[in-house]
Amino acid sequence: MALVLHSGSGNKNAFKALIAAEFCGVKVELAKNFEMGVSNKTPEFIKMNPLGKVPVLETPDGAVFESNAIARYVARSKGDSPLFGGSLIDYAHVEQWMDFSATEIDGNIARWLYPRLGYMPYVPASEEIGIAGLKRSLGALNTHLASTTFLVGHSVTLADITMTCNLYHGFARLLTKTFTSEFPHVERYFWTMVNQPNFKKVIGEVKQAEAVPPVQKKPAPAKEPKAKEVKAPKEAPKPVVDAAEEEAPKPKPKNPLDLLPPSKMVLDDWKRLYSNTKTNFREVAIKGFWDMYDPEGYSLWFCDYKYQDENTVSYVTLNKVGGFLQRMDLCRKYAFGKMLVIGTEAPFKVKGLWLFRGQDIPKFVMDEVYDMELYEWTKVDISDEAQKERVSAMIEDLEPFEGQALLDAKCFK
Ligand SMILES: N[C@@H](CCC(=O)N[C@@H](CS)C(=O)NCC(=O)O)C(=O)O
Repeated sequence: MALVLHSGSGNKNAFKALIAAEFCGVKVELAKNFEMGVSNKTPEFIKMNPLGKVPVLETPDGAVFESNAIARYVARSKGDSPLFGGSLIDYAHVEQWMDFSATEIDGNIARWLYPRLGYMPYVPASEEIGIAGLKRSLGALNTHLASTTFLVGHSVTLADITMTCNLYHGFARLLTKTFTSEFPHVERYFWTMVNQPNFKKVIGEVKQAEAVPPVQKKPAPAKEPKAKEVKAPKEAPKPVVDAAEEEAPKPKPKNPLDLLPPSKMVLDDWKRLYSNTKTNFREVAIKGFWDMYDPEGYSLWFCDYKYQDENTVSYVTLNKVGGFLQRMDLCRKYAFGKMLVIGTEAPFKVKGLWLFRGQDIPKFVMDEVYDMELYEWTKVDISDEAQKERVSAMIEDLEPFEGQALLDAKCFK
């Protein structure tokens, strides 16, 4: 008799048990007509999992909740499972990576992604902690995977199954190629795993996120209710649900920048020239930039951090700029930027140069990226040679810049 898994069909936590079942030849079926938010709120379901969360596995001996526990049960239900490795130490390492994938990978992805989807309040500082934590964990994972195909031993274990499911959630919804390319062994590992037949059968074709989801607008502040009428707030946080369990997304309206008259400047050509120029930068890249630049289709902007005196610690300043560039990911198609961290002693100055499609700073960038208001923005007047030279110097990372050495120069492209 098949074990019954209560969950929608696109839930990455349910995938863990379904993939384990494929490897072990165990029969697991998804509960028929499961409806997220309805089926998991019935009294029968609450008896199986008091939190009303999915997945839940119904077995002949009772129900099990928590996806890792469910996956372990499935893997163990066929006697000598290969999914736990071949020795006691392998077993410990399988457990180690399962815990790591839940706390260090999934936990940090959730901290970054869920507030953006409106499941919890969006707090920029907490997002930065999530991103930094995720980078640290992916860095460690990357180092481990530099010399091994699987997390433990020489074949797939339950550690690979849980890790891949948690990474899947990140790759599909949040982590763009620009972000993951810093972790090439993790990339290679992830794509190898999801293309294995037992994974592919459950997860299907995987497509990497093209942009970090924009932060959802906050609901308008409700009017203060009179004391007598105090009710539960209407905008209770949404329960966290998985990708495919949400309503099908409505077709996205076109970005207004796509409706602008065509420009002779092809942003990708400029970005390619910038990246590929290794010598004679001034003669090749800078000259090429001004040859390509279309002042009707694009505009240039200087930005100057408003609170320079607060930049007293170098790595905090660098992280702040790094976080800003991460959040600008949503306008990669329409922008190029250079951010300079100036000076070798505190306080460091943060100044930048941005190229945007259109004549204004795009509204969706102003609305979505909170860092924008931390900078003073000045449109570049390219008829002024001094301003033009400042643009060239910023693109080139020319030192000294305004009399000082550069601590760092970061490029957004
Ligand atoms: N740690 C749990 C997480 C379960 C979980 O958060 N499930 C989400 C769907 S992915 C859910 O049921 N959310 C509904 C709710 O929060 O009420 C596991 O691994 O099973």
